[in-house]
Amino acid sequence: MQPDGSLLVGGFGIGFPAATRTVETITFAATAFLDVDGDYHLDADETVLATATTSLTCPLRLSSTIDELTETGALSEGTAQSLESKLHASAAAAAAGNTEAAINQLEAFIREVRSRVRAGQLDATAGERLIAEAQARIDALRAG
Ligand SMILES: [Ca+2]
Repeated sequence: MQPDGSLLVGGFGIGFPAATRTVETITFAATAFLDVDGDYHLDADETVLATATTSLTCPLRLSSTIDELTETGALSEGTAQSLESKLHASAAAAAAGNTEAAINQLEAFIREVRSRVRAGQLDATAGERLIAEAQARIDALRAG
């Protein structure tokens, strides 16, 4: 029980093996109920106090695309690291609730992809794919 009378139920996370990192958004659903018989299960005669859902958007698909392009040689290790660092900065900003900063980092990501394509360091098709995925994340962040 917290000083304000709320109850904090400790955090849990979900780990993805690298090969299956394609999930983009995870939705958690929670139900608070009066557990009369103490079995941690909502029974028919028990009262629901509150329900909530929350979604987390993770840059998993983009990271996985970067890994794949690095493995096939379409991206150099250095370029991959530089792009990943922008993704991490974007994810950190999004997690902190700073959507604008998260979007700015993704826009910087897109600018870097474009300039790498122009410089001949990245194949145009791979570049388009990264840009489309980054743009989808920007759209998701804007949609809130
Ligand atoms: Ca129960």
